[in-house]
Amino acid sequence: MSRDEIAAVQLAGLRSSLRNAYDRVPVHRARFDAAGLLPDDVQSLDDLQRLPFTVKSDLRDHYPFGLFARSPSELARLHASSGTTGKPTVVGYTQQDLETWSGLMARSLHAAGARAGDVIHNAYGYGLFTGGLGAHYGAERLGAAVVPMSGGSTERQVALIMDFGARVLCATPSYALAIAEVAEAQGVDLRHSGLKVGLFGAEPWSQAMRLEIQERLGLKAVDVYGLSEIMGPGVACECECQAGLHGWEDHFLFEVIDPDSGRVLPEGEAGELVITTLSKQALPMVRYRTRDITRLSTAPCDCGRTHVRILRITGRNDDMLIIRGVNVYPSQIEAVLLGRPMIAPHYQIVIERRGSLDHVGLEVELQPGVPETSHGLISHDVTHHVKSLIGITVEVSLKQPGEIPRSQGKAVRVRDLRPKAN
Ligand code: DLL
Repeated sequence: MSRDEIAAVQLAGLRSSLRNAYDRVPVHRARFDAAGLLPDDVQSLDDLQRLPFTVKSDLRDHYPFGLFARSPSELARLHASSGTTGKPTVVGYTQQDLETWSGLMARSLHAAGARAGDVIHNAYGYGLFTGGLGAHYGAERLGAAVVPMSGGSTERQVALIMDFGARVLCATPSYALAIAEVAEAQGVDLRHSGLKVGLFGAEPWSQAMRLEIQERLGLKAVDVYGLSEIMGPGVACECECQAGLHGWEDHFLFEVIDPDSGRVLPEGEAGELVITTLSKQALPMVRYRTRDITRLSTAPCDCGRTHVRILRITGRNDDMLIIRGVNVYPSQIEAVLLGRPMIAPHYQIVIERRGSLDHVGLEVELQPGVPETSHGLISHDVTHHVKSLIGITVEVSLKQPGEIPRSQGKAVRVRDLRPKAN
């Protein structure tokens, strides 16, 4: 499609999606009314700029289903990801939403070089996280045979990749490297496996990491992007040119804004990605602020696709951390610590890359007078609660009163020592 044809498809989708939101979601209706814009007034894509943004806390404030445009009886699936506090962010899909998602994920896999008849090894986590099931149904829709491995059991992953002759690997980039490491330790050379294509995403990664993955796994490493609030994986994906993520504009409208003023930025300028859904039934999103920092380009791609390209996501403009693919807010860790009697309200989260995997140290200050004999129990208690409530493993080190540095201004809660995406 030409850019004009894409714009025409988007305008029709925008009008019906805004109508869905207005008619069925009281929160959106009130906002449209306050902005003085009814769905039928929308004459051009630019009219969207008259509507306010939707943000993550809107989902929390209307937990669990307040932003849904369908009743639970009309849903086919629910997923959830970490919210900033105890409550997760819940998203829902109708059967048709799931069809759309599978179609877009199949399109993403195809753009990356996967084909019908391939064996696709899927190491994204299955469960409430959208990665596993999103890639799974996309692979089936493509006509591939999917190995529903999920994460973990890395030695077994290596064996099955070799034995089943997988041509495509789906995983977070850091887990792809962990698989490479375990293979090397076992004396298995994955460069001589059937792997040719990797779809890696769910966390920021750099060009240097891409080159390393390609070298160690002997495949073409392609970036795939998505977020549960909008759909899951497959909102955008690189093609074989590896030159930015094609955003699937027949289903989503992408804007980049200045995060401070909210002003829409001209193409090419870096800012926060904002996404409006054009076809979602159960959870239409209007100008959702992703917090992801990137740039857009409509320059033609060598592959011939005309869909806009989202250049590499370089980071986020909130404090959400992505640790081994799990989204974590420091406030969630704080909530675990502050409820415990022998612990002072001073802590630091230290994240490093050990080998290819993230390692999280949690430095926790004790209250005065806590006997040494309790230390083991306290560490165990914190580790256990962080694991069961947030889903990540931390190594706790207990500090004496006053040992955690106090700051003059904002407390430094996180020391992220991992290499940055660029
Ligand atoms: O991570 C969906 C997904 C699964 C994408 C598998 C790709 C592959 P959430 O758990 O809701 O959904 O986390 C979404 O992860 O806002 C970004 O901050 C980050 N993220 C996702 N893909 C990329 C990427 C899934 N390719 C959040 N590069 C997003 C950088 C990414 N960050």
